[in-house]
Amino acid sequence: MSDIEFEDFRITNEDLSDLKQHGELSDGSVIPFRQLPVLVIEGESIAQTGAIARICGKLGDMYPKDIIEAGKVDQVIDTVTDINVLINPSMHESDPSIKRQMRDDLSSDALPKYFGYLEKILEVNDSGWFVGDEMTVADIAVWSMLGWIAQGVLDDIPSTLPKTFERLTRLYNEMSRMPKVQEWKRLTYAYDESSTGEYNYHVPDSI
Ligand SMILES: N[C@@H](CCC(=O)N[C@@H](CS)C(=O)NCC(=O)O)C(=O)O
Repeated sequence: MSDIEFEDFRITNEDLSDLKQHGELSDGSVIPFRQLPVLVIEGESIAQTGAIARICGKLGDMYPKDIIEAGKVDQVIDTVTDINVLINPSMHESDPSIKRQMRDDLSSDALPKYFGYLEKILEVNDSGWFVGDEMTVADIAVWSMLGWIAQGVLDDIPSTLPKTFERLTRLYNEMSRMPKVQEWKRLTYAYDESSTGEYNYHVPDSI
């Protein structure tokens, strides 16, 4: 979004088993918690999506300098992490009926509850963005999470769920129209055309 150059390095299945065993890639990059994503910057490896988002936000001027405004961004990023953590166990559940029950509970309770809280923040801030008058990494975090759900890849979680939240829908659609977002989707999803599973690969242009 801020024209900062980076390499979007995707690992192979072989790399994955390597990093699980040794905590590093074949080029020596350290993977601290043996999970991805990891940002390698100035020779240092930084894990955890929230930590990476903050660094990128600071570099790209999409993270406020004011500590309270920064806290408002953090609370949204961390809530998106909480939502991922809530969904994650159902992605690893192999019993279909237990998985369906977990997904029904998420769809009827936890997800609408969190979406409602996020919607309320947008209503109170009333600029169309989560914090202040400009797009921040908080908006990007929510955009990505909403697109994941709206692409319908999570069995038994209705892809239409985000659409019932007017301000979240407006934010998603506005961001999706941005040329930089479209360009990123074109470049990134080309890697993942053959991928299967319940991951975030083909987020829709609008919800
Ligand atoms: N808390 C981490 C979670 C990262 C995570 O779950 N990564 C997945 C891929 S999306 C992973 O590496 N899974 C393999 C594993 O945990 O063994 C974050 O927010 O970045």
